[in-house]
Amino acid sequence: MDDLRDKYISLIANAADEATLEDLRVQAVGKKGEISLQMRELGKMSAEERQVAGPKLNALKDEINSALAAKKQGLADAALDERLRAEWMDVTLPARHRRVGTIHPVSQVTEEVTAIFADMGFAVAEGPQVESDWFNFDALNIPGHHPARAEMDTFYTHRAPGDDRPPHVLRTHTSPVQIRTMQDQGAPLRVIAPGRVYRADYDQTHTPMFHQIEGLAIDKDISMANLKWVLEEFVKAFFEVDDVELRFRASHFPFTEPSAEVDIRCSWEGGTLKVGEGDDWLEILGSGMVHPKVLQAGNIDPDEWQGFAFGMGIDRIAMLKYGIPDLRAFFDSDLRWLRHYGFASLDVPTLHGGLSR
Ligand code: 2NL
Repeated sequence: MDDLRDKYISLIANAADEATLEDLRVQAVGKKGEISLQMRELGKMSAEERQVAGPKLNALKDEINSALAAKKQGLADAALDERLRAEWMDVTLPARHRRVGTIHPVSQVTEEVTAIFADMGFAVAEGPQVESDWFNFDALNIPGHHPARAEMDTFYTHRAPGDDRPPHVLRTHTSPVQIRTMQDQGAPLRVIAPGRVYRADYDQTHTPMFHQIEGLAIDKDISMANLKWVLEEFVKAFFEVDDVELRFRASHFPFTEPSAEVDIRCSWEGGTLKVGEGDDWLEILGSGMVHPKVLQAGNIDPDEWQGFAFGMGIDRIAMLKYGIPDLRAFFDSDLRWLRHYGFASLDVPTLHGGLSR
């Protein structure tokens, strides 16, 4: 019995895998295994012999069974250790950068401008691109006979034959969004309205669809001084410079009074734009105090409230900031152009993280 024990304990200890272990189990304690055969011999023994051999055989069977179980667990543990070693990975490693397209400069600049104005308390407002002529023109103090209507090269939709109502237009600016926001939210108000606008014009510097961002701040005591500060903060943040000089030139828009066009000091030395230095001036936006009639159109009492407004072309400031020479290439969907001028999709512009990298 001792030989039997030594043999199986050592075979079990040396078993390399679970299949070998199972073979050993069958050989030792299986129905026709060596120990089972020995147990069958018990019947032929005398009572005295059986009383000695029986418990010994049972103990041996138990010992072998526990050795099998222990070895089985040991093999499983070793297999798991091996798997953990082989499949180890550092989950803190950064993700592999797979380029799945780029962010268009217009989207990038819209995000940048939005981040800057959001930091100054402006919310983003959106509205329809197909507008009634009232929201696009009348509400902005541009009546039917006004030359600005003709100048704007408006795209008109068609009414059904016999329908004499004025046709809808593709919005020529994002101002109607702000009229809607005044009507919906009332004063005080601080919003910017970025989006697509349309004018029937196509040459070196004009595309029939382009992008504009307008801003509007309404409160009891808003003045041109507030406009000047907000625009200075904007230009510094957008062009990522510490100092700028702004020049306000008297101008005229139907929807603001007084009105001013805003230039920034710059240089074009070496063909690249430098903001805040040099002897050149660059026009970047139009602005003014909201005309009382426009406040009225937005259901805001001009005797109680006043505000400033401004508007600028996103495509234009994108070209200036990122040195993009040709406007028309913006809308060609040329992959080589997009890869060259596009931005990484995970670099979201924020004031703390940096607008552009
Ligand atoms: C430009 C000039 C401007 C506005 C837009 C505006 C909007 C409302 C009321 C008053 Cl609701 N004004 N917008 C004001 C001044 C200028 O845009 O050169 N845009 C590219």
